[in-house]
Amino acid sequence: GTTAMAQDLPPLEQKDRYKVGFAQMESNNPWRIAETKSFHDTAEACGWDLIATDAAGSAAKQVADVDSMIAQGIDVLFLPPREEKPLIPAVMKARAAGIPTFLVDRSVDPAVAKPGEHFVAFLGSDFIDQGNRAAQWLMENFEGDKGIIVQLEGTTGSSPANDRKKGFDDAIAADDRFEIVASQTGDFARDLGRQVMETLLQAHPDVNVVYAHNDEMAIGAIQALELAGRKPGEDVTIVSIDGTRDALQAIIDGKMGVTVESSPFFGPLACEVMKKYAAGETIPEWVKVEDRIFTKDNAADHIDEAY
Ligand code: GZL
Repeated sequence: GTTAMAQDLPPLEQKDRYKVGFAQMESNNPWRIAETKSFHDTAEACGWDLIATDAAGSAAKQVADVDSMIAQGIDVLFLPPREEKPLIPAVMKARAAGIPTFLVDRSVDPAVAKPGEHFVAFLGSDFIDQGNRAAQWLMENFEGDKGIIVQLEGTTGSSPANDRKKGFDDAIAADDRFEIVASQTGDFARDLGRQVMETLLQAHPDVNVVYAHNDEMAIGAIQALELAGRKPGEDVTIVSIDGTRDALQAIIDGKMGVTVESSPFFGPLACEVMKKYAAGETIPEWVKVEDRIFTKDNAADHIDEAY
């Protein structure tokens, strides 16, 4: 935003120790656990007295957790908003309390809460681009003449689910070999992804492509397909996003075609951006994380760094 807009943001003085809030949404998958660990691992080196909470999958509890951090007098808030709309009150309350807030990994509805005005910035990946890259890989590597696609969506109302769907659907529409016959949420969870895949497999036995918004659901879908006697990687093409260890192993095993990276390691970036902000630097409204893409050509080279 313009300098004038930046004036709206609460200041952050430079000091040795900061009381930092990290209000995590849940810890139900390797990605979440890796992100939380990344903040804890960064705290000492960055001078953070870290107050970390876990909302166990409830947006309402995540808002309540932020309330309690504000009451405890935090200097800075790092917030991964579980869903775009229900977390708006948390952003507005932190703003009203004069606490600089950085959204990490997910964002809120931009029509209501704006970077450079209600919060400092969004630190995270380009989810539309991730969906687009998943579609591009599929169009370049699918060998059949008809792709019957089932889409497993992430958490309803979350920015990654909204944007990964938009990026993929808009790109795949250009290739008339493909048809999305079903698109349903698996809430980014492995077991629900498996259950939803079982149901969709009944309704669409001719499915030969699965696009999962994250690796946990992709792994669940692979389990469902194998239970039904299908051969993921041979008679079904799996495309996914994140880059977890299990996904890289599935790629090495020939069961998954691609996973577009969505890094969970936000701790160091959060530290760097917070210090720049405290030093009076203007922070871009979107501090974009660049993501790689993992296929059979490079999965084995990266599995040791995976989570
Ligand atoms: C992406 C993050 C998503 C991951 C999922 O930044 O919000 O949430 O892709 C996780 O694995 O559940």
